[in-house]
Amino acid sequence: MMSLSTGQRQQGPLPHFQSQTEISMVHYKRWAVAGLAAATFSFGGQAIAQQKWDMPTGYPAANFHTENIQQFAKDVDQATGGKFKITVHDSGSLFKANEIKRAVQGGQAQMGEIIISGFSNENALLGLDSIPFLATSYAEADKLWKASKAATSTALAKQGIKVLFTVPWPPQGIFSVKPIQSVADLKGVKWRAYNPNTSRIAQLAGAQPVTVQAAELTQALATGAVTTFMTSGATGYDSKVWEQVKYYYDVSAWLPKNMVIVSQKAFDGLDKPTQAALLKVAEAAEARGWKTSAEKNSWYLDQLRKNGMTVDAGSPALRAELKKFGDTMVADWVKQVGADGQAIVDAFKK
Ligand code: PCA
Repeated sequence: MMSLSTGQRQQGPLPHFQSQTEISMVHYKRWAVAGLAAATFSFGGQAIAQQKWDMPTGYPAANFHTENIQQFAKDVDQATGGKFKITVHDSGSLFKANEIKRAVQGGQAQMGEIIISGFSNENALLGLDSIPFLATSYAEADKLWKASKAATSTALAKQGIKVLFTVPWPPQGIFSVKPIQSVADLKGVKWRAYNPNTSRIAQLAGAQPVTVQAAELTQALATGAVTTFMTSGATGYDSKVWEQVKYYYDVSAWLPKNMVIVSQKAFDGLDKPTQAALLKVAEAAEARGWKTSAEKNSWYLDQLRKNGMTVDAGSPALRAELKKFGDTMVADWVKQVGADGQAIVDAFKK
């Protein structure tokens, strides 16, 4: 076995990096080189160097979002005749899920995948994507995205971010170590949250919210840091939650979306044919992702059952109470966002 000198780190996909500062420097250099290559291509029309980008994501390799993104990277490679390589760094290995947006904004990564609703503390607009019982099916999630896409893209553009595509998670239900009949059973439980809205739900239910990213969920369950949470069957499966958690209430409260974003500056550094190829491949990835999410939903629930979990639709009382939380959260959201927010809700409900 290779021996490591002090200061070297063995884990992670890039073992030759010695510190976070060094990672940033290498990214900065790669970016500078990539920009230069694009310029050579545009002006000279020859001596084409390869573009190499890094793409951090927060979810595991076998997750359907990650597989879709790997396919996207392959398609980009193929569409550009091997001139544009995107390396996907999954599981929060390059940047943790909640750091990816800032990394793209700051130029440490050219592109990345984020969950839209993870950033509603920065901009309330982004919280619409994760409100209980507003949009509860794939068709409604699509309608909600169509109603909010322009405003979302404009808000992110102001931060130097270009939206490439979105893909929804399967519907969100409640996982729990103990059976849950109604919201009263959530009082005092250690509730895992993945965004500000899931923390807010805990607050409304009198539970104790603890923010844990998907990559750390298995560990948080194993140590008993959390016992109850809302997410999809997909994340329940990815995290093998059945080792601690026995109940899943498939209330289908909302379908949060992941979004693949690119730094506008990095995008502008690509030559026109490469930009066009990227956009075309992104469009295909979006269509494929929405389809796969819907198709895999029941498979994920089957896996939970096969691993000994009780899966049911949740009691009418539980659903009704969560719906009330949703009504409160929509009203709060409109208050925070203002007239533009009301217009989005109206367009969605039309
Ligand atoms: N999985 C992600 C977000 C929503 C989902 O279904 C998570 O639990 O972090």
